[in-house]
Amino acid sequence: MAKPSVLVTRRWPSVVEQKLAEHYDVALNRSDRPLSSADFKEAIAKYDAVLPTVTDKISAEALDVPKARTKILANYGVGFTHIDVSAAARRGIAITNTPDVLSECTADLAMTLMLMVARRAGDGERELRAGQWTGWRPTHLMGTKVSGKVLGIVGFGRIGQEMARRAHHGFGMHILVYNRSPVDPAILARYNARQIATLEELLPLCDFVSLHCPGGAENRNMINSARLDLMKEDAFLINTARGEVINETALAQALMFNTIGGAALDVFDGEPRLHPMLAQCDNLVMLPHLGSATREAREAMGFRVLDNLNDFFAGSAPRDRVA
Ligand code: 8YV
Repeated sequence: MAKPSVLVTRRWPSVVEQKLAEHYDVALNRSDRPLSSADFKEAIAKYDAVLPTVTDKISAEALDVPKARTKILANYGVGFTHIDVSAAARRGIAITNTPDVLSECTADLAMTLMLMVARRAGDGERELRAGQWTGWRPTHLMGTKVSGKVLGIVGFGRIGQEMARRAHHGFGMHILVYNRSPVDPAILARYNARQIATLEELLPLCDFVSLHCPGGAENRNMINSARLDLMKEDAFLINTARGEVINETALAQALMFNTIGGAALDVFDGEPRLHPMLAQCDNLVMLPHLGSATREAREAMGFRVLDNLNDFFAGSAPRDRVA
């Protein structure tokens, strides 16, 4: 029997590309350029499986291909709000993702951002590189202590819990949780965490707020100007989830008028485009979507896609089927 044909939409770690090629008739994207919507439509007509990432916006229109051949979108990444799930379901196309294997690295990066913004690491590095460091002094670049403070975690899934583990057991932080469904008390107990019913109640209590919820239409602008106003004026906002969860104009205004202490972002609305006001905010740390960017996580994500494909084409249920 012919091997199923598979399109990998971006460059993946080479060990995974090699493994994929052993099992499937694989088309690789050696140039690593994002696919256009025309390329994508062609792919849906041509390949048994398409392996997209967050840079592939898969709308109902993109899936509207008369003779679609694709039976599975095996996404590389845990977040899949770039895919129109109901349009895929209507066409009988399965969707899988890659949870678990990136949770630790993404939480590590959220900690990195929290420490960087609180301890003014970006300011310090910019000063050094500009040759402007005049030497040690007691009042130089004083930041904010992280240890022992109150951390609000918005979205208490796998990554949110890894964040809680680091912050509570490593930094003695007090953990408050906002989650759309009730969290098992046994899970909260691991981090001595308390679930708060609404964001309106949570935000005024926190020294740091870290976002770990899904993106998509449902959570677009969840952090808007009214909610930013509820944060303490010296509190920090961290986002390693999805850019659209924050209204970036409102955030830039809060940063410019110092109504919050600062923010640190790994994800942006409409990335890689950067909201022009954000670039002007000094109390902001920014990284280019590096949450899962370690060799270990990126290889594991690839192998997890391979597991999902193997199950699917063997006729069994892929462990990470999300739709
Ligand atoms: C990925 C991510 O790098 O998995 C996710 O949802 O945000 C990142 O870890 C990227 O989205 C790959 O699609």
